[in-house]
Amino acid sequence: MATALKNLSEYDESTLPDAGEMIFGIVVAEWNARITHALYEGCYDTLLKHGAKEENIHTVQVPGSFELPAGARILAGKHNPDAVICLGCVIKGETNHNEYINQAVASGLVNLSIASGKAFIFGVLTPNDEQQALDRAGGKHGNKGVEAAVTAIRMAALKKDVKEGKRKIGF
Ligand code: RBF
Repeated sequence: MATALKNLSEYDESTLPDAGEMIFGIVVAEWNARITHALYEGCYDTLLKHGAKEENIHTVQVPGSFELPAGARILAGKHNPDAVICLGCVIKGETNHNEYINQAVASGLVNLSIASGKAFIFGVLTPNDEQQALDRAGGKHGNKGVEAAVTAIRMAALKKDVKEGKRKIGF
């Protein structure tokens, strides 16, 4: 199944660069904390597993997903991380609030990425209900916090490799 092949929770660990010299920011939304804290654990453990040092991982919690870009900007301004991982969960309700929040977070993070030249990772679940969220926070569809950490490490390594003048990167 195509989606199964894209499930980075089952990534090949041996191909991931070492994160020993990398600095990370993690921003976690408090809304739907049962979900976002599970994403955070998966994310944090994955960074450590690939060599990141605890003192080089800076974490802040913000009230809701809408605040993720602002939290990320504040964190990046202080610690100059190689990548910032933003974790949230916006569950669809009876009104369209989810669309406004998701759109704002996505464009906020991409704007930060473009302006700064470093990766701000979109680790926001956008499920229709809580079960879909649980399935992606350590359930049958893996843990998207793990995937966000893997993406952050890859993008931090990409930046370093480009800077060092490597000619073929990321294959
Ligand atoms: N924040 C989330 O991270 N997930 C949600 O599911 C969520 N649902 C919301 C629903 C409504 C109607 C409102 C007004 C806010 C919601 N928020 C949610 C909070 C939002 O991200 C933000 O913290 C607040 O709107 C304050 O800026």
